[in-house]
Amino acid sequence: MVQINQAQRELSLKVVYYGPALSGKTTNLMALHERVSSDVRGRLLSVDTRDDRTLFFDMLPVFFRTASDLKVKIKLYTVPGQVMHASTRRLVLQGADAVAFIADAQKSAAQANNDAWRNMVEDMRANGLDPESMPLVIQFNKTDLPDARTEGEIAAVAQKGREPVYKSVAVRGEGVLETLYGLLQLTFRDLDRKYGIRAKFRLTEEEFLGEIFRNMDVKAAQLEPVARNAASAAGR
Ligand SMILES: Nc1nc2c(ncn2[C@@H]2O[C@H](COP(=O)(O)OP(=O)(O)OP(=O)(O)O)[C@@H](O)[C@H]2O)c(=O)[nH]1
Ligand SMILES: [Mg+2]
Repeated sequence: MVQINQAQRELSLKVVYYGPALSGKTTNLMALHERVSSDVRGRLLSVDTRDDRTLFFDMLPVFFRTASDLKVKIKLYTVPGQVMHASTRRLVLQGADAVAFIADAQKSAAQANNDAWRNMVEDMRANGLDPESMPLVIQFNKTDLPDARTEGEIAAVAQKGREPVYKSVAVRGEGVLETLYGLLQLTFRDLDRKYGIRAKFRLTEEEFLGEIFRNMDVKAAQLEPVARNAASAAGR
């Protein structure tokens, strides 16, 4: 849950990467770890098995100071996707301020994506989080694989719901920054609606996002603003 300390000018956020097993959640965090300057991030903590499957979670802390001297700390978490880790997923999702749903773009993974989506909505409700208002983006990862959905098929999914949809090849770092950028835009707007952080900290969206992405290797990324009315709503 967001922690806002107005006296100390501190803001702490929790962002969770959720999705089916092997969709590339851990790979997203690894790619971010590589692309974010070590001045603004800590170590990538992974609790996994010998074959690199997430056992509990991964966590990457990112922290920076805005020009208006606000300290921002964002903890990025992944859940373990394997079916048997259901209770851990629910635990890791506790207190999330924003969620990136990492889907596997392979057609053979459609059922696994749907099951994970349904579990995510249930886990949110069980944690007292509202899936209708949670800042939420969808990433279709592994678009490099032969069985992947085409661009047109992904666009069709995007049309059906209100969440921004990104395609990615996380192993090459493609689409990873774009996904986080879109999600943090929605998060900023949500926090402003709930807590008035613009006024409280005299902070604009541009300043908030600018400070984060100034410290990232964004050369190849195409960061685009999410439409102003792209409120998130679950249910596909
Ligand atoms: N071809 C391809 N492989 C990928 C891509 N992203 C991740 N992978 C591979 O897919 C496998 C699973 O990736 P992980 O990031 O560990 O998946 P995860 O979602 O964290 O899996 P769990 O922790 O079990 O939930 C690894 O071998 C990755 O290298 C991608 O964009 N394309
Ligand atoms: Mg993992």
